[in-house]
Amino acid sequence: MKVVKTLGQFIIEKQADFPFAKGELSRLLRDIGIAAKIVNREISKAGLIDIIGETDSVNSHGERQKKMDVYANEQFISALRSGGECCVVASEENDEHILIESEISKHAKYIVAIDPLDGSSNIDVNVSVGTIFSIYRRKSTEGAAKLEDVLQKGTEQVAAGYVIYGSSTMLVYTTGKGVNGFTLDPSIGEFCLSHPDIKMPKDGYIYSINEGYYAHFPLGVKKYIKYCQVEDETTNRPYTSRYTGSMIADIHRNLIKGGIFLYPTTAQYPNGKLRLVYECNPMAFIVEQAGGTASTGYERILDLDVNELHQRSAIFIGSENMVKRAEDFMLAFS
Ligand code: AHM
Ligand code: MG
Repeated sequence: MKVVKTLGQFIIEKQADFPFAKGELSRLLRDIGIAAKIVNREISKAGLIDIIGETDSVNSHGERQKKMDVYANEQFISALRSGGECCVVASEENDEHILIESEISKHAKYIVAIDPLDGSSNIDVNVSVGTIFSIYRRKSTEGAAKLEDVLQKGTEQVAAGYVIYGSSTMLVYTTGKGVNGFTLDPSIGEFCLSHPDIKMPKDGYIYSINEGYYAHFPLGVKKYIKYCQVEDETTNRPYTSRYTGSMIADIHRNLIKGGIFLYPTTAQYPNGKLRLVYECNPMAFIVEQAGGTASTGYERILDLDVNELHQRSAIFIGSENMVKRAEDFMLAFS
């Protein structure tokens, strides 16, 4: 009989990787896992909202039903607040970072950055959405934590992960020692280890980009897209194009199968659309830990200075050789 390993068991086992740790990070990851299950439960009912009670109405618990991204934001913040292991939460949904000032939390050593529901416009049409999280160690040693504690480079991440609410729900995370994926078994309500030690193929045949913006891409990106489309047997081209509009779904697929996801600068987003703190850095950490690469087209995402909470960046992320080739085009045509 196959032995099932739950996320909780796995986290406890892996604590041995950090001999001086006191279990705070493990508890923090556990808190995130619990919030993910609650959000998953609500997302799976998204299409029923019109049937079981309209969005602007009060539900059977006397609560006003909320847009799913607001709901997810509240769930994650409240799980982190009551867990006591995190002193600051920065969320893509909030303009400012949130200090958690309860007696147990204010001395906590971790900072969490979170995109509670990425790709949320996809919910209405039943396409996968996700949660992205990133964990940093607090740097300041006195008083309340500060904005600077959140504005750390991606290389300072202690852990990062995502939850994909898809045909099944998965939680994938890294603490800097490889990447592991857990699938939610709804019958027991537990995330179970299903994808141990994920390794991203060095090459792939999938490219993911919103080609609707083609006219506004930098020349290097235009040339790279054309390269992807040219027939060449030795490199398996033309590549396949896949783009859902949900970054986690696109990157998750490419992580497993091999591929590249690009969100370059465009006329509408001259610095790129995706947020460095909430989206690019955590996904870059995970992809690098799986053997892939994440770049702005010119430099490593994880090395970028972080000056603002909602700073944006262009991103080229995926299989190492594909990202390198795209960077070659950027250099050649800039
Ligand atoms: P969001 O944080 O507002 O959901 O936006 C992020 C999403 C990504 O998941 C996705 O890759 C991208 O926006 C899609 O943008 P576009 O519609 O411009 O292609
Ligand atoms: Mg987002």
